[in-house]
Amino acid sequence: IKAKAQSDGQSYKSDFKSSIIRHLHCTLGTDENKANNHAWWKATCAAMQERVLEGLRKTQKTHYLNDTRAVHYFSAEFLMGRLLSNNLQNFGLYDAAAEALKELGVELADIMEEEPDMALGNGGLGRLAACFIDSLATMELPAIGYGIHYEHGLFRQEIKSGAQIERPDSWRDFGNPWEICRPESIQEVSLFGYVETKYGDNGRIQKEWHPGSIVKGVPWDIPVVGYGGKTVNVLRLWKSESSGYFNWDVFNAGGYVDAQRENVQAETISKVLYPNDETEAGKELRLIQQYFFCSCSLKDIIRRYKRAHGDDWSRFTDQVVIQLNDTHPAISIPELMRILVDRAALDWDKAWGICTKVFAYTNHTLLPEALEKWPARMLEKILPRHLEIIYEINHRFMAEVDKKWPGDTSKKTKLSIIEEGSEKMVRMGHLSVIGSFKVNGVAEIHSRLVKQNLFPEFNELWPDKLTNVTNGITPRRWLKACNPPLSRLIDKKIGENWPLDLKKLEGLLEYADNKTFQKQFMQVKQQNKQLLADEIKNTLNIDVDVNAIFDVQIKRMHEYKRQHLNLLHIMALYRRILENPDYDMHPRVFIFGAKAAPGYKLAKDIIFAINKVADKINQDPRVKNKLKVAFLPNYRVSLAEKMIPASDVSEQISTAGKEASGTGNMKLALNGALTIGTLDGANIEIAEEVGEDNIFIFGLNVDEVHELQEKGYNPHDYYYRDPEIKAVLDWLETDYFTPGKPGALVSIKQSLLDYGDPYFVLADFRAYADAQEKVDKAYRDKDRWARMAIINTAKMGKFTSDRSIQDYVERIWKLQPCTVDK
Ligand code: 26Q
Repeated sequence: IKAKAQSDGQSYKSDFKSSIIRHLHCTLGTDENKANNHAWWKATCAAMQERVLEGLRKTQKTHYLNDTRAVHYFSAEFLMGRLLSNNLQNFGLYDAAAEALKELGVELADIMEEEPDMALGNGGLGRLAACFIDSLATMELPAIGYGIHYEHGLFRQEIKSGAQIERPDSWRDFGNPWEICRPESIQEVSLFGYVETKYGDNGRIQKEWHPGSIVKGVPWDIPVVGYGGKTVNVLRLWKSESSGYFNWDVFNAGGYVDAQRENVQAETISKVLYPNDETEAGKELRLIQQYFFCSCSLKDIIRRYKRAHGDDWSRFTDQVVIQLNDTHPAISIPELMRILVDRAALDWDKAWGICTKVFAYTNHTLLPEALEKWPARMLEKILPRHLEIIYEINHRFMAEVDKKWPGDTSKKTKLSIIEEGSEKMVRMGHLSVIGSFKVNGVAEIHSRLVKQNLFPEFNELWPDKLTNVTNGITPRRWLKACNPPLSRLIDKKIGENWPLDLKKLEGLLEYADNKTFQKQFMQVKQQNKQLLADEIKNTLNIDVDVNAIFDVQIKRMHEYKRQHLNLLHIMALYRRILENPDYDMHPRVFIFGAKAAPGYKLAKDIIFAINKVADKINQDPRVKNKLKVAFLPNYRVSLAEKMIPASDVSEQISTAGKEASGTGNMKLALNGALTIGTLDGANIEIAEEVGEDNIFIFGLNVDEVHELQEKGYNPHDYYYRDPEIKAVLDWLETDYFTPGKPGALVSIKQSLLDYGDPYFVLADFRAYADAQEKVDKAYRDKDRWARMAIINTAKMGKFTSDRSIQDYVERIWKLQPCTVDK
């Protein structure tokens, strides 16, 4: 067997080599001597893509012949990152490619750095979608991801004099080797205009939407390779283009000028990803983006269904399930109703019966400012027929509410899709719950709060609708690909099957106390820390010691995630060192990565403050390398892949009740980092898995936050009672960190004192500082730390996205796998 594997490896290698050279010549028009890293990267991708497309063709044929039920994952974001390494790994061709290139004098690791990240997402929600489509393909489930082909993904972040500057992301400037345009599947999408009411011969009222504008949706397909390389599913992203004409009915009705005025530039629809996460922008273009990709995707699904089943709608709900990734695609619900009622002439009840068997909705947030609402007036203008349909859905739903709670108007006000007020608003969350057969939160505690606080009346009305599916991450990217030395060590101990069955990692537990294994495990960590130290040196010119504790906080910048709590503690440590030069602490490097939404002033101020405090500390000789602070610019998937394997400590310090799940917490723990965290989101489930001895939990829990809120929280109490808190906050007001510019950091102090500290930073400060002391003590006991780190890796099995997907399959989607022959 070994000999056969070896000879297979040889032939993969030589096949791959000749295919790379062929593409260098025939696709790129260059040769081995002239090619730079970029050309080598493209040729290698092209060689890979040949095999990927073969897999795609076989998969699509197999799914078609078997007439499979499929899940359609609707998401405004897919944060894919880089694909070359992933595709090579999943096809089992990584080593063959590396060796082939080596023989050509090229380092695979170097050319992989040429690939721009596909950053078509903001953060957690977009990356979750990417992990999910990886798991779906790996588990051989028929699935398709539907989203938007943004020309510009999330902005590139530069730091100038400590402040964030946004630059456009241009991931496709030099072409994207993975995507295939499918002009044969173009769809048309209508916008604006008016609705005409007609009376059919049978006396039935007929509605006809006369759009003011029509745009084209052009599908671009990205193949999604499952681990093992058998199933290759598709991510279909829609790019908007001008359709070349506008609606002639409007013209004939004398609406020529109106139609022109409302005619959005078609190309702008898919031009740019909105960079706000967790805040509702309320912009027309954002609504148009959402409708655009939902309408294209639904029409695509229906075209495929009709190819197999003609006009017989009876099997639609057997074949199709659609998962809505948050409310961003919720407009799909009235769109499907419109297609069924207005176009296919189904009666309302029949159409509604179909809708409510097709859609399921995932909620990712409880933050009120993140719950999507659209002004009814805006909907009326852009999607007049959809607004009518929403009113009809609501009207019928209100009758149902009245049956359950006769005459109770307060219940109706609470549950209505329409929020009355100075401006009528359409609540997309309510529409999603009403139009879906299942609604899930993303971690146990979050799902409990969705039931108890966000949608309690819905839960009373439909007790089986609300459920939980705890998030997960793909161990292929977040351990095997990003941390090769740890993966090899694990392979040696427990075999190579863990990427498909992550519970197998528990096999490491028996070595948790084994001194040799502990040493090997920590050596790998040290090696990864060295690589990150090099990166920090290269980008920031900061020298960091790999013997220091690498303490990492990586996530979007947001008050609820409390990067400023981390910052205040860093300042407190700095102050302790200045007051006592012998202050006893193990050297620590605090490392940050975070983008702030461009319009989020305080978030940008916190980035500025971290950088200013970092400058001062890093240059202060009195600190004697006990403390370093590094803010790595332009945090993104490919940077995460370098930071996560090198982390000792994982900061998960959100205000209890605010972080729906978190997924970075899982990635860091999987790579042997210990969590310092609050009892929030999936931290709670991580703590359950690893045990309380192997995690540093601190601070108020959800109930305590609630109690404090109720009895009246006054941050001044903490300011005056805790001299360290006072000193650190007052420090922010001086010009110590911003010489000559006193007050440059004052907005942080103001938010914590004058604006009431809405995220309880001061309330949790002391508990956090105490927990950090425990981290310090624990790290000094090398054996104990190694044991804890190993246990963390060993106990992360639950958090594979394969388990999340299996939960969705069993509780929601009811899908069967479909084997594709290789
Ligand atoms: C909404 C309207 C207009 C413009 C933008 C948006 C918008 C965009 C992105 C709102 C929210 C987001 C992203 C939310 C997000 O990433 N949520 C995270 O989802 C993760 C996956 O479930 C969780 O782990 C995190 O806890 C949650 O914060």
